[in-house]
Amino acid sequence: MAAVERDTTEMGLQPVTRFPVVRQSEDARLIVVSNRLPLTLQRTETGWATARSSGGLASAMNPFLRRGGGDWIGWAGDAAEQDNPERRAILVEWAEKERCFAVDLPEEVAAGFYEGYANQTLWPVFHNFPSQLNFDAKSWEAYVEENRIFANKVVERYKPNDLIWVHDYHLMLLPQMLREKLPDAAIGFFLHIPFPSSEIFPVLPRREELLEGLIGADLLAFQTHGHLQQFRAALLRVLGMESKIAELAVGSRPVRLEALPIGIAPEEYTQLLNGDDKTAQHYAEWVERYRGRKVLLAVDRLDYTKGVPERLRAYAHLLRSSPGLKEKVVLIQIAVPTREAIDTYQDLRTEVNRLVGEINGKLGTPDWTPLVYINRSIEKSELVGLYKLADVCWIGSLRDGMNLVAKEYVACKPEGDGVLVLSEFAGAAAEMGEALLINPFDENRTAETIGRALALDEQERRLRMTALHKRVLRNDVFHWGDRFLVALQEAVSERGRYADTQPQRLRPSEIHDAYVHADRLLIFDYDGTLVPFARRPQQAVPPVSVLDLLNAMAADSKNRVVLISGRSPENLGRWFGTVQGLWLVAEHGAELKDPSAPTWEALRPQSVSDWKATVMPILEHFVDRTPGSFVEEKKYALVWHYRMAEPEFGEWLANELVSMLEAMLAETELRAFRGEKVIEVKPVWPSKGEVLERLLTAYPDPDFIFAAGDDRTDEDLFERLPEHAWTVHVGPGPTRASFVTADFQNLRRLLTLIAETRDARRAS
Ligand code: ADQ
Repeated sequence: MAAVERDTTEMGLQPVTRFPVVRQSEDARLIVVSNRLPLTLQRTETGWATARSSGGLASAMNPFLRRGGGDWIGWAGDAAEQDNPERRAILVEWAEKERCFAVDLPEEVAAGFYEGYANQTLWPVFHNFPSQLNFDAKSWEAYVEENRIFANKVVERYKPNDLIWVHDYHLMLLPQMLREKLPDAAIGFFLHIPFPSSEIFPVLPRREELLEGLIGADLLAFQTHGHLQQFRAALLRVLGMESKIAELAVGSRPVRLEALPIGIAPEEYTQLLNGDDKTAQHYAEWVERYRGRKVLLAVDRLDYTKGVPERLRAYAHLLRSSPGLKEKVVLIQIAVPTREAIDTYQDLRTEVNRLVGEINGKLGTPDWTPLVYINRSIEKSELVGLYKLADVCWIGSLRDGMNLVAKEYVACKPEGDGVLVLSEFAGAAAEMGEALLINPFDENRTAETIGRALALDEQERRLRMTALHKRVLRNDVFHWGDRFLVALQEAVSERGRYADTQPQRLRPSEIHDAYVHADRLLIFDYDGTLVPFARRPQQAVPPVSVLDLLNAMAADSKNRVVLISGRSPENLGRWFGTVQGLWLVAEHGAELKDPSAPTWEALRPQSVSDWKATVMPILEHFVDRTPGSFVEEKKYALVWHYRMAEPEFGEWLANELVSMLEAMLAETELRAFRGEKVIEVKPVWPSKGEVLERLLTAYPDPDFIFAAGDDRTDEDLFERLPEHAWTVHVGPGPTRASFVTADFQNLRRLLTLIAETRDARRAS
């Protein structure tokens, strides 16, 4: 009896570590964190001045924060003379009047992170331009330091119940840094740029740290489902972490995944459109100037991802191939200078200037300048005037998170005129299907589509634009921001789902009392749970001690003991057929052997296995590539084992195999499941959860249910068991079980103890 009263931790059973549940109150404040504030400090000849920041993030977040309120933390855009009193006074004013809190960055940090890791490493890779990647370890250190400085600033302003919303690729380490300092905080992250394909992401230096930084958040949101899927693929490939479509488990903490396409604040445009004198004046002037000509409009930051040279070449092609357009069309290209300290951007500028000169020089006439090029930021009234004027808006991004210009143009076309030509590689294409889509890398076809846009008949034009207009108005930035914050609050409350299902502590006296008086159902997984993993499956022959334990438990008339495994019926029968009264479940729930029945029972007898002929060659190909790995054929499944392969290589190829199989099996009833050093291809239907129903039909309402297992297949079972069941996860890793125990030995000790408890009671 004394042994029974030992502390549970000595037996290796510990309550699963949980994250505290955050309670949201009505007055939860919002803290927005982004690299840049909507305000930028500029050093002028006479002193300091405040300018509005350009770019999509500021355009979108500013109206959202102005409506709902909240603090904004970011860099003011300068790094010198930080103690200058005049400068400091401006920052104080920003904080008091605009609730913008500036983060000061030392000069070398600012340069290293901004012009270095953020814009020469992350930006090109995330936009699928690995050829533009530049990396040096110093710029990475600056990036880490920048994130650390931001983390301190957030901690300084944070109050319990605040919602922290981190933005974009400059701050990818911040979620985890904050999680360490503020474990309870609600932390959301939104990526404004695309997430690269899983082929390209791994080229990124420090890729592991970035992913680990991101998963510190409660919510990770992307512009499109495509980007979200690519993130999941990268997570699997780089960290070997599996995820569900909308959720990921980091230990016992859930991380929610969302696709939330950003919108604009349409009224900012409609107000200027309808009642602003300056806008009206610009518009009237340009109508006059471009009378008799169709206007094509392009508005971009001068970034190589926006496809400006590609557009200019396509335009030249259009003019050359359609002589009828001579003097009938003009392209207005607005290009805001950006990141000019980086060489690539200077090269781009030179290239664009050359193309502009060439087009106007070679194709223009004394009465006609085919291309109007404006290389500066323009006023919003001018921008809206241009949107109103333009017959066609031409978005040619080679890759873009969303592209707000597309939505701004559409918002300025309430009457349904105008045509949007949109690159299929902009995130906007995922939700703006009524636009004319182009592949901007294909000059000839792009030119053809622009020609088509110019000639589109009125009915089709209106049909397309009206549908787009409605959607842009409906899915505005407020809708987007509200959805993000609701998802963040829900994500935080999800932590409760894990927490609520778990008792605080397993007391031996409790398990003892529950066990002694009960009708019991005891369910055990085999490999990894009762015995360690063997190098080859056939080597895991049950030791005598395990057979004795099972015999003892199954002999008790109050027990129903079930061994439930991924192994084949033949294998289980050979090893455990002699244990009287033991239920066997094979192939994760595909077949079952009632101890009182002479034969095995197939749960779905009509299931077919002709798919094996297609999948086998793929697995064999992986066997050829991975020394030490092999394929096991089961009745319902094919299993690739790589326990004996070189660990990193095995893991790497396993990720590749799963990605490949997932794509291939998407439309079928088959799935690729990851187990302990195995990838198992099998139909979806057999599951340990499903077989439970069959067991509970045979033995309804047992008073005491105990289940132990070590891998994902056991999670199905834990999930389906009633709340009062004693569920034990063996080994490390995330779980829904009530308890964890370090390894199979601890579990066997516990089982022996329970069995002895019964004997002790009987004896007394
Ligand atoms: P950006 O790459 O900055 O944003 P984008 O979405 O096109 O790209 O936004 C640019 C913004 O700047 C627009 O609001 C536009 O009106 C404005 N702008 C552009 N040229 C201008 C000019 N010459 N003068 C004045 N204003 C100008 C990042 C991602 C995008 C994503 C946004 C928002 O790269 O893919 O859409 O964030 O999430």
